[in-house]
Amino acid sequence: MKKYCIAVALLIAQLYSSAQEKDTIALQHGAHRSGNRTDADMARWRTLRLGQFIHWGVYAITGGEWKGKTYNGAAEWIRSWKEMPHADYDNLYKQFNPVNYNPEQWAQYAKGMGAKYMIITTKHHDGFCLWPSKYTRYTIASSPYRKDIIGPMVDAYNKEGIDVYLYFSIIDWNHPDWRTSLKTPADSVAYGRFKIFVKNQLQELLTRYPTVKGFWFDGTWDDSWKNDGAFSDELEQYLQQLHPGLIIGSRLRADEKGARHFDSNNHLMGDYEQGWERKLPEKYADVHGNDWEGVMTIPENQWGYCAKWAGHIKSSNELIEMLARSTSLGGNFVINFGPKPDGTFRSEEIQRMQETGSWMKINGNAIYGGGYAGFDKQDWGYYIRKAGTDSVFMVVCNVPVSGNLRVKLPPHTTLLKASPLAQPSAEITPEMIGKNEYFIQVGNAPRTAPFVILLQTSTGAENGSFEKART
Ligand code: FHN
Repeated sequence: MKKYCIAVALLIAQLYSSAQEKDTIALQHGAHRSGNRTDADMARWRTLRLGQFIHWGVYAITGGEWKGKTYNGAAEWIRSWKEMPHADYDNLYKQFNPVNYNPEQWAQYAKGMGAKYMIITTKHHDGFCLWPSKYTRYTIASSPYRKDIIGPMVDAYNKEGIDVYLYFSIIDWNHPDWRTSLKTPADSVAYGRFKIFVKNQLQELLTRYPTVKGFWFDGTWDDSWKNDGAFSDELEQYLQQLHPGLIIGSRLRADEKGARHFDSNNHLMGDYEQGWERKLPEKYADVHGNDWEGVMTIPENQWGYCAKWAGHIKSSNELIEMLARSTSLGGNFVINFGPKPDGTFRSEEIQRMQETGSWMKINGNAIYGGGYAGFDKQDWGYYIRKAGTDSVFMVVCNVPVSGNLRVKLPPHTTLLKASPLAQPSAEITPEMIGKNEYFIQVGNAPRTAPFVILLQTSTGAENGSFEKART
């Protein structure tokens, strides 16, 4: 009978997997890899966990306002507002003169925040290039500032040990050949030229700034781009051959059916999932085991400099909680900043960099190299496992009124030791409340920031108790 049941189960499994295979479409320009990249560059990316995003360009001059009126959208999009004539916007570069731009200071701020990588907008949707590209005149070289912005930035950040990634928008409102869709043969010819321009600029960036670690693509949702999966596929391969190890998220690619991020067989394209913008996954199942990154604004939806921030402005504690959540779900978290037109940061941003940095100085060990722990989520916060070890950090963001933090160990795990990360010698004695279940008492005195408890565990043995393990 037992043998019969096994045979039936095997048959069902076989039928199921061949049905799945049948549902799989043959794709020439779909994902070329199954699972995450395993090389050293990607392994490094996975340990960085905290990044800094910078949106900077001529839009900073307007700060989201034009002729006394305030634009309701994201400030870097102001050119698309009917109150802002294109001709006015397209001449802003004649005033772009960030005399207080100090890349060394920017890099120190980022280091002070605890950022291990940064992403800079080399060119946003408006097409203005912060480097002196030889393929267009709409660049920093035509501004009163004239000097390259990107080179000194890459050098300064690298000097502080921070990896640099280059944001590059495919949308280019300034380029005469850029199209959203191709309606006529003439459109196709123009867009063909545009694609060569894109490829040239990307090659130029890699040649000029050889230490960069990757590209961060954006503006790839138009039909013109997503209906040419072959081009984005070939471009990705070309760039990665040119610069071995280069990291490119899922936004660049489309497959031949126009599917973006995930191909038509639902496999991730690119090196990590790049769709988490101003939102984060709720649970581990949401990321399907893929590498991923979340990018976050401090106000609701402003990336470039906006003089009047409105709505909810995230506090440092909120950002730290998001960082802990991202790390606990195996992703990187990137906080965005929009410097002013003169090259300085607004005080609210400096404050958040400093406060996040103060927290990271004490608790960074829970974040860098951290990932999913495999413990049942609890309402007090997030578990983070130092990759490949039995050290599990509890980042506590909400202490219950009882002052007791529930910890439920996964099967075959033993709790050996618990101690506050900020004070390793102050060992905590958890109260056992059930098989493999504990309360860690932390009291409920008011606290000003999330705090971290380090659990030393051991796995592989049968479920044991804290007391037993210590004898
Ligand atoms: O439209 C842009 C926006 O301005 C900003 O650059 C963000 C950053 O992730 N990306 C776009 C929208 O997806």
